[in-house]
Amino acid sequence: MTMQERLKIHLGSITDLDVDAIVNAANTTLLGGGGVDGAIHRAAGPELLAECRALGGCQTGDAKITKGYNLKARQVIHTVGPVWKGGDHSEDDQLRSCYRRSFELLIRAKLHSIAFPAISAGAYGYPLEDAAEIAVRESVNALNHHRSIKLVVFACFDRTAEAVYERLLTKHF
Ligand code: AR6
Repeated sequence: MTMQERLKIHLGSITDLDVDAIVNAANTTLLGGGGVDGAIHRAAGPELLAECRALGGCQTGDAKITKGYNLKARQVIHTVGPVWKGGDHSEDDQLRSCYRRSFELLIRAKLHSIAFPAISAGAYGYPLEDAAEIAVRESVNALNHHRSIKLVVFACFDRTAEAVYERLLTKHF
């Protein structure tokens, strides 16, 4: 499979995707919130929150995995992106770590397909273009190193995000 076949863009909600794991842009409590986090908890149902309660939170840049419950996706990887504070507070390292830890958990669970939202690019204020650049770079890197990963989907909630990811993917290939 070529890199182009293994990297896709989806315009719409990440909750609609039939992949092994969708990634949630959560907060350190892992107890839900707004944005994509709220949408994932609503679609998965209350059992997701019950499992999350037992995880004891998650640090910024780290990730934890749960079942997907009522979602089409089999699993949810909850990661906590950095809050944007101007760019000189290691936000880029923390965001890179979110992608790396998510891929680690995917591989450890022997899963093959994953979908990401634009982590930190909503309520947490990370500039979308920079956040998407990190997302694409880390995904290409993971795909290059792990043949077991068959598909990475970038879930874009609106056409603005879709255009940003499309331009980056075109630039990379
Ligand atoms: N599917 C795909 N992408 C979505 C969806 C969806 N259903 N809904 C929103 N987005 P955000 P963050 C996009 O704010 O910046 C929560 O309250 C959205 O347009 O969800 O990491 C958590 O509990 C944006 O591009 O996450 C945390 O407290 C991207 O997803 C905090 O927000 C991320 O926006 C995390 O903030």
